[in-house]
Amino acid sequence: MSLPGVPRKAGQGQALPLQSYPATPDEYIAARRLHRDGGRLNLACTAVRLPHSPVHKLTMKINICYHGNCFDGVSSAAIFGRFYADRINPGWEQVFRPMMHRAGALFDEAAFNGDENAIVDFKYSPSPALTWWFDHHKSAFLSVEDERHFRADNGGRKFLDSSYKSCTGFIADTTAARFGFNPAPLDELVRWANLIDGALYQSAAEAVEMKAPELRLALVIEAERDGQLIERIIRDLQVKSPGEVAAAQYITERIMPLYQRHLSSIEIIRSESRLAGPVLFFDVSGHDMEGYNKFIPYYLYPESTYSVSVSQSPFRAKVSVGSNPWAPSPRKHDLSKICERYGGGGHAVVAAISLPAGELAEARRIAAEIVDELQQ
Ligand SMILES: [Mn+2]
Repeated sequence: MSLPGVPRKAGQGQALPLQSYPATPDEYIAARRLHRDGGRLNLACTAVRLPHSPVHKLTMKINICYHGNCFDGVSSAAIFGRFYADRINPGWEQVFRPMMHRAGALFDEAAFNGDENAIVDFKYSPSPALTWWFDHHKSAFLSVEDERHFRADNGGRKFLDSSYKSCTGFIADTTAARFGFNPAPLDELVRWANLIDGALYQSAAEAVEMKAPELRLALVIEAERDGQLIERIIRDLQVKSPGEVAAAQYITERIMPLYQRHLSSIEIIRSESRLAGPVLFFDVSGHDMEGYNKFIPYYLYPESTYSVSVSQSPFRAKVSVGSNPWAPSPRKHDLSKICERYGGGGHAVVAAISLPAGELAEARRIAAEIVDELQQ
């Protein structure tokens, strides 16, 4: 049997088999959609309508998976959600799910248990339940099979362009061109996502001193572990400018402890750093340092071209590799290519490798190799 999908606006999405659809999307009341979830057959109720009966629609749900603890990831979730409500399915419940890079499987199937499922600013999944995908990372695929799967897709809802400074900007332009979305109310969000994710700061001091309220909002997003708070930020960013969200009391009251922590992370990086030619190396695995500001190394050591660091959290050991946007001698290496060799990835200018939490020694070994390579 062919499975009915979800009602769509005329002219959008693929055609569905006639027998599984009433004449127009508005004529639905209830439909049952079968889908497999973790090997078990599940029934998910969707729309349908019986002739001449009142329409009562069950709430449909879209899961929006986004790059967690990342300003661009959160902004991408916000703009995609706004686009989706404006142009695709108004009234659908939106569920936001942060994704983190880690060793092993990135996605568990529960991430895709919505009536539709989206990933923004994060790696591709070949799951048949994935409906939408937007990414701008150079390392967008976990495997060549995944890339092949994406290239073979012709549904018109999965998009990749690594020339974009931010995934937020990519979503704005793509949905405007292809789906008639008006992203103008979110221009400020796009501007700040470009600046933050594209590292378009005037100086390391601008990034590290965080005088702009929007940068302090980014600090909260990068450090906050409370999922409900992040979700509140995402929903607010759909209707308010990032400056307005930054000024909200629930944000301002969180900034001070995080800013203090930021200041102490500057001191930790200062004391753990050693410079080897153009490469600054620091190991902060003995400190609670997930999510420090990645421009601190260049603020402290403006003469460095690269930074390589090792950090540790409960769920991963991490090697971070970055480059100084204001370096006196220019970057010569593609950092995403280097990290891909070790199972990591990212952008040409900043990339990382995540290992299982117990593999700190291996993280240190890899970091030492990369420090050597970047000196050449
Ligand atoms: Mn991004």
